[in-house]
Amino acid sequence: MKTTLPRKTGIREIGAGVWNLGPGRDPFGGPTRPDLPILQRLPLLAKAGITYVEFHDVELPFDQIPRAQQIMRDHGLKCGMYTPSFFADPIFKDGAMTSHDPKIRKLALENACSAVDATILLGAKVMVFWNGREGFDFVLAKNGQESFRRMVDGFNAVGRYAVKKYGRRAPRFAIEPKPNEPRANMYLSNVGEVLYLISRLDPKLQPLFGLNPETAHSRMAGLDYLWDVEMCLEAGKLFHIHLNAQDTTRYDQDLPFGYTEPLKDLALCVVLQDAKWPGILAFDVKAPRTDRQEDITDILTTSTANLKRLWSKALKVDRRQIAAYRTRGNFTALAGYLARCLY
Ligand code: GCO
Ligand code: MN
Repeated sequence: MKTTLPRKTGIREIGAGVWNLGPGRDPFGGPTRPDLPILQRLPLLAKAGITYVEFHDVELPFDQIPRAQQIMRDHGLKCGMYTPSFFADPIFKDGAMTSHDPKIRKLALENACSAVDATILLGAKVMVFWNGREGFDFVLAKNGQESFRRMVDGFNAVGRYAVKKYGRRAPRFAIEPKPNEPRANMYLSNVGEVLYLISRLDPKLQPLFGLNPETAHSRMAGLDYLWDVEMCLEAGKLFHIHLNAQDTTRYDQDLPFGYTEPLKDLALCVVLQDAKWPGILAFDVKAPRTDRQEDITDILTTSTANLKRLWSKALKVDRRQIAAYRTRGNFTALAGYLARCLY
């Protein structure tokens, strides 16, 4: 059964990445489950209530798109977003757009342009750029100012390609910040940095570029994800969103949405409802390696149940009460009110 969110503006169904259902590999050990072929993951996603699937180019290469579309049709799935991997292939070990090697930068651009074609073919409205390996582990390993200009040039080139080839049908590009992992320090590490980068793009292309903030990525940096999302909304740049949870500032955990900070997640739902945000709420979670194959979608069904519950509770939050607490400066009482709504 498809999960839908009551009274949501725009798209009410949920999204998730095919990579969410991996074989349980981590940096310390190999897989604990069979590595299900990507196309076989599609029925599982559908069964878990997901409607909008997301793919990297390495997961769904061009020649497999027709087969994937067939399966997606059979299971009522649509493509929510597509994204070029600038991190998996060893060739991108030191970045793609910011690589020192002009041949690698050229390859990155070619991959990004084919990803635009794939996004269009799959009927997705958004293509994501995750910063992946754009960054550095050692100071002075790259010239930061030059790297920044390379990203500006790279994004401009992709934007120009999309507009020239598809005109008004061009996808929108959502850049996803992350502070670290896999690099010690990543470029485009937070929402503010991405907004600044967008402000430096060709003004004609700027409307095509926005963000895909991920709650856990803000948390890893010790930042408040609600404020990060509000900043995107204020700028008119919330193009996509990745929801999950994270236990404080440490390695990227991709825990089920709603698990670690339900009160903040409730507030996030309130903000998205009030903004009438029409986009896809998508999970970027990771089936933990301790889960058996037959339980692999528990991470999705748990995230979905939490989201549905918090969304419904958020609909009932009395906005006039919040306004009154704000006006009176009763912020602790406001926190108490939110907790009453939650528990
Ligand atoms: C991560 C990222 C990725 C991206 C994905 C889409 O691993 O930290 O969240 O999962 O979202 O690569 O580009
Ligand atoms: Mn993500």
